[in-house]
Amino acid sequence: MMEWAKESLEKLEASRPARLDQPAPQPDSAQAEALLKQYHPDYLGHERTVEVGPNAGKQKFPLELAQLLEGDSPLEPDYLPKPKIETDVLILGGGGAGATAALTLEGSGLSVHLATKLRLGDSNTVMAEGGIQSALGDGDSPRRHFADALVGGHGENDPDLLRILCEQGPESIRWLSQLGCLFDQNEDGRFSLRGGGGTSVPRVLACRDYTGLEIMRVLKDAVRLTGTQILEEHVAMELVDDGKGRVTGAILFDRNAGNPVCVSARAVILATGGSGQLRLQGFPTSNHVGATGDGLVLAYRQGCRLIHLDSYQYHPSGACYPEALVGQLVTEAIRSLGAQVVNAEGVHFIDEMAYRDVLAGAIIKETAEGRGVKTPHGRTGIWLDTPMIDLKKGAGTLARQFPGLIHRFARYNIDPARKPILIYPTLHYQNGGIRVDSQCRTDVAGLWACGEVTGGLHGKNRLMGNSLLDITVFGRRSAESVLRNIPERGALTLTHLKRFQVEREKAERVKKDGSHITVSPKFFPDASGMKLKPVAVEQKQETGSSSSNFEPRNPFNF
Ligand code: MEZ
Repeated sequence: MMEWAKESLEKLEASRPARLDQPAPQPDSAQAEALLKQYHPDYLGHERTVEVGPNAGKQKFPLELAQLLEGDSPLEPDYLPKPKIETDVLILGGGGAGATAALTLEGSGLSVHLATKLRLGDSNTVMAEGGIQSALGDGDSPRRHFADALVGGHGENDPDLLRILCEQGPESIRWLSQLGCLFDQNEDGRFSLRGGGGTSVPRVLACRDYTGLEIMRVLKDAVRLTGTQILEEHVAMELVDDGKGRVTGAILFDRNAGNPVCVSARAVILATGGSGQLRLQGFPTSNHVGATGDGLVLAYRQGCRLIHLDSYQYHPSGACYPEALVGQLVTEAIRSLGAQVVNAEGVHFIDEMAYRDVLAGAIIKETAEGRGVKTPHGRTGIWLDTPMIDLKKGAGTLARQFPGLIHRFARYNIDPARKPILIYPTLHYQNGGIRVDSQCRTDVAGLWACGEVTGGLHGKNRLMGNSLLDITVFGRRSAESVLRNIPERGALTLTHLKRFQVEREKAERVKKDGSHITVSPKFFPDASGMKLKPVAVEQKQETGSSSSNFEPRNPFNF
């Protein structure tokens, strides 16, 4: 197996005994700064300002996102919305934040609809592996959690949001546990806590390496038992407003029926998640297929300011081989337990628990300077020395603590307990998003937002485990704020589209070159082949299974 990397594997194995007890090489602050500026994708100039909307001429956005923000709605501005559904609260997004908001609204007497373009639970929440942070350990406190996250976020976190996140951590874990989440425990019955990059004490609770999946399992089951009406395969195409600047509902597209559905709502909570599937600069992603930044575009057209969207998180350990797993997350928890990052020459070149952005920069540098390992598919990665975990912690530890990893690689005849795996940074998280206040209110009345679609909380670099806490704390908080402030029902118009169009007609560059105008949101990644309109399922004849040990056998081909 991995014959093509034999020479480098031999170097890695030869250097392992010496590396076992050597301290990890730490970058000093000047080296860290240089790694970021020269190699991290956020710093390479693939960004521009936009000419339309509330951020026009100010902050920069990645090129792919800027194009969508200036884009055209799939709806004509003179489209006349007629309500098919009337509800009190419309939640857009069926991941952890949306489900948490729905659960919090249960019993309030308000009617609630939750729309998701895929199925309930299909979201980045289920992709989160390594854990959720909460200050529960000995010597820990919300204050310490706050300090760690602020340093990690380059000091740019919104202090109010961050304080709320950290203070609400322990109570959120209690809430999730009472719902039925089975966090790992020590033999003494206390929660088992792991360290993460940038945590000064162990603070990450986990369910092995499927923490997000476990949390979503519980949330999903709980929501299905509430009075929430769940609209699956309903894509949010546009937010509607009363013509005076207040959001009053949304126009969805029912993918099965193939027609638009207008929803009149007194309050809308946006919980549409991230945008890794925009695959900035061609990066692979660890994100769910639905993560195309739809909520950013819809909120922006309504006049919501966006913050910190020049900052994305490239998770240092995305799988780089085999090709079918490229971009998938290899949890940071593996590094926190002792798997080292090693280059093609067998050199442990940086502390694997450096901040994610610095480590991603360091890995990109190694490969750019020729010290990476080339795969047969033309990619270059560096080694994550996974067998070290069993050497350091005892045989069987890797398989026990990371069953998801073992299972995924076993399909390709790779056993990470015996052989290292190749990694390369993967587009993982949208650090910025819609600006919200401490009550999850956006700049526009009637519209709340929570979870990955929002910005400010994590500053410019989120620490591991703070996103699962974010969706829990702010999913609940957005619903509580709606309960306190719910407006009356309003008229349904697309006034904002007319305003946006007028603005765009005035924009200099757009006037000169309208060719870049695209229809947005994007809804589905290009590679998925998924479309808004239902497409006839092609009756393709299977053409036999691959005999190579790289592609797994087609399980339907008996
Ligand atoms: O919060 C995350 O991004 C996370 C827990 C990722 C991971 O490495 O497992």
